[in-house]
Amino acid sequence: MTRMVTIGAAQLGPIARPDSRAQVVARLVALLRQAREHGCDLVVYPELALTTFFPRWYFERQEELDTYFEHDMPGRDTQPLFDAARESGVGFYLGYAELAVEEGHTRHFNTSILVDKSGRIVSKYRKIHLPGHAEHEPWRRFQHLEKRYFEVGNLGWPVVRAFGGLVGMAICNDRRWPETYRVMGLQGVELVLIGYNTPVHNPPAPEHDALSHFHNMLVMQSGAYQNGSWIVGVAKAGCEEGVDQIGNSIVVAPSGEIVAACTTVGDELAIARCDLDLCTSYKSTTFNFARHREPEQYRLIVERKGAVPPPE
Ligand code: CDV
Repeated sequence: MTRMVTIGAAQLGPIARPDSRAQVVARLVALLRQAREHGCDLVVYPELALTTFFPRWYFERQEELDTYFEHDMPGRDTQPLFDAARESGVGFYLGYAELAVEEGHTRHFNTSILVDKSGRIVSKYRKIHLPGHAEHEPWRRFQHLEKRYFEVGNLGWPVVRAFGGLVGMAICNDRRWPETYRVMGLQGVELVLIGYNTPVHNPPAPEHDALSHFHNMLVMQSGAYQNGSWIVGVAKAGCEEGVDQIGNSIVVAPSGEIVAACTTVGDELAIARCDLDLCTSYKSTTFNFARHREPEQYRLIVERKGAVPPPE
């Protein structure tokens, strides 16, 4: 018995600032239909996939900033994507900026949803590791104001039963942090879906620029192997509003091997047949957490109770 899920990593090329939601959703639907032709069960779109990557600008007026956020999901402009999913029998992961009202407070999150083949939202995640800065920093060639525009996600990392396995989500910068994968790994995750927007240029550390693809693959391949899980990482790529973004969307097997990859920086589908039963080989041997993890030791060391002082 194998549990096979065919997944399309639906990379997007640039979205220009004036592009409408309707224009973008038409591109998403085209990729979803292409995925159906190839027998996909699920497509994965990038982070903030409905608009240009707006945290690269400093907005003084909240009303202007809020035009990049979705009040409803699905809303009028995104409903055609949900309809296409239901008609095609293809589910999707979608990243978007969420404006929520909770206990009378308006809140802003960098969010992703998982939608099943019937067009129903079955899981939601709100980005926890927000990168960048909170104040306008004019010395930068472009801003990265996620810490100003979003709150830290308050939903944890939910792992849900969907597409025949245990599925979790993360968003962009989350993929660089081992805790992201391990918190889901401890819940038995078999498939982690990640959308991202990663500029080639890192203003505070330009010495990292030449390593951006290497780091992208390093973190997802390690996360997959160390937790015995499939990982699908999908970029918004290409030169968007003058900022080059990496593509390099990949599907990683629980072995840590890359089994499918996009080769352009435009709209592109990379497809992989993912056998969720492959996870068992890693989860039951090298990364059998119940047998080999030592959480009590980790706790003692962090609390500096168990560590032996280094020799003089
Ligand atoms: N959108 C992101 O989270 N981008 C970060 C950049 C700022 C480093 C990333 O980790 O790719």
